Amino acid sequence: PSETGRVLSIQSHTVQGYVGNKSAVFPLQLLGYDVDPINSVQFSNHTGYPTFKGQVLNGQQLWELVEGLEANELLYYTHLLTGYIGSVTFLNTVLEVVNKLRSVNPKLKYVCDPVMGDEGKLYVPQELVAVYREKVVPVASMLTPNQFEAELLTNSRIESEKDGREACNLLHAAGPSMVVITSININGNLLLIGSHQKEKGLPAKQFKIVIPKIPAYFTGTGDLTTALLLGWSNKYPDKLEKAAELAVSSLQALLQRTISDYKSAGHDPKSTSLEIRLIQSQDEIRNPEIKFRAERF
Ligand code: ATP
Ligand code: PLP
Ligand code: PXL
Repeated sequence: PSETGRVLSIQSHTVQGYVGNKSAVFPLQLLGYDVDPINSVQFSNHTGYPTFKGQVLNGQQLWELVEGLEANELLYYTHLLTGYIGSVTFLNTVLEVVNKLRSVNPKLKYVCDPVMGDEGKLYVPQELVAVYREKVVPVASMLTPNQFEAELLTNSRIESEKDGREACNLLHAAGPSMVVITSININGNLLLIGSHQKEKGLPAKQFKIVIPKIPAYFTGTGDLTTALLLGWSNKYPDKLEKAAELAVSSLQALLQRTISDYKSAGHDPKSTSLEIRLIQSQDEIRNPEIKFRAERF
């Protein structure tokens, strides 16, 4: 095993543009990780464009790939990372993968972005919600829901910092020792809330990072956020707030570059969903200047 880690990343692949594995693999590699991507779908482009074409991997095909790795004793991973998953059968197979990987490495960390929707809208089948809540959350090590996903998983409304902190506590009680709610919309700002419960029964250390909302819509930022949180939290295992400061600072530098590139090309950044400038931002990913600070509660 390498010093930093070996990550199995089960996410979407898009030919063009940066979502899913396309936005997670490169940054993790830049941070020194060996990353083995399994592409849960291969689409021409992300689904926010007027049309897309491509193929979807099913649960059985996912399992075949895992069997191939197992047959060659290639199943040692330090981390499993998952993002958008489109069906119950695929999610159930992911749960079998978690068990299998933990039978090889009992210390495997499962970093799960429970992608279900945003701003009150589900973009996965309704049946996935119960599977995430009942089966996935209990086995996750780190969970990175957005506001809507945290609400779905805890059956609660999140309208304040306090609600966000309570949702984190409910999620800790259900499983993961690290929870990061990646964005809560509170009066024009985005709030990230992080929570680390080092031992069951102990109070969690909680913090927030206030992020001014940029008037534009980006795709792939959630996937990048979770990848960066995995990458940095593993380097600073007892300092989730530092990991989050680094992740947010990288991401915001990348978003500023994205906006200014679109503007200098003569486009209005408010008119379409923007493709992030991932490759151009490699220095800010490898070596972010911390400009966003965590505040302890
Ligand atoms: P997921 O659905 O993957 O769980 P998410 O919905 O929270 O996550 P995003 O809304 O893309 O994902 O936000 C992730 C991060 O991206 C935020 O924490 C924030 O740092 C950054 N971000 C996204 N959009 C903006 C924006 N308009 N202005 C400023 N920051 C943004
Ligand atoms: N919209 C659709 C249709 C999706 O499938 C996804 C998948 O994750 C998203 C939006 C979310 O993007 P993000 O992870 O940047 O929030
Ligand atoms: O960023 C999430 C995501 C993942 N996978 C596919 C997508 C999107 C967002 O649009 O289209 C295929």
